[in-house]
Amino acid sequence: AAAAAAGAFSLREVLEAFQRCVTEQREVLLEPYLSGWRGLIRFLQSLGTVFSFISKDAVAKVSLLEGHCGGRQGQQYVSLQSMVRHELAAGPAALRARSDSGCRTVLRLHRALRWLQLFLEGLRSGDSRTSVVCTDAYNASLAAYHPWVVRKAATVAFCALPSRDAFLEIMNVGPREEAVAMLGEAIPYIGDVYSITQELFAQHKLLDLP
Ligand code: 1PZ
Repeated sequence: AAAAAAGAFSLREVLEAFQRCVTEQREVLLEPYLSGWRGLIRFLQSLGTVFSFISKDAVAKVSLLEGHCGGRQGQQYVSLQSMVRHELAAGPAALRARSDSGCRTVLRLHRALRWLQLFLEGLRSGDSRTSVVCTDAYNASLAAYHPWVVRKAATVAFCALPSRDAFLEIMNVGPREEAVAMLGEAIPYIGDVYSITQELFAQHKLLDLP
């Protein structure tokens, strides 16, 4: 609790942000989504410079989306649903041609959210070898979308992960049992955000945006 000073990371806040994302109409709000991501990035940054190449990419993606939210079309970027509607209005070909679209950028974060879900599940279930849990989660999710050189770099970085106990401690949730209990409560919210997004993108054929 002493570490819970201003600015310190707490996984609870991150997970609460993802919980706030989903509205009663099952829309996913972008503001809490990005706030959840900002927390995850801070956490990643606290794990050391081996992970910089990962956090840099995540920061770039979050910043791009913040730009859309704060831009002239900001009110179109309130939810993932309104973003898809807005960006598809110019037609699917125009959307595919853009490398700065909100949709292709969210898609990358969305795939990473699947990794997070699997990783936290593994952490919760008690395997003490974090790097193994992380590699398995990665191979079952993001790896399929990464070229060999990124997969290689990621796999090397995973070896630098702290142990499960250290991990649960830096999550800053409280005693270890409490951290595990919180994971059990929170993982379904991440799963919810993931599956709503997956369905939305599938429905609009956006799951393979280049
Ligand atoms: C706790 C350990 C952290 C492990 C994080 C697992 C994810 C490894 C991802 C390695 C990717 C690093 C480099 C950048 C890759 C980009 O090419 C891709 C595709 O984007 P494009 O090139 O098409 O624009 N980017 C991504 O796949 C998004 C990756 C975001 C990773 C966020 C991790 C958040 C970690 C939270 C930690 C609790």
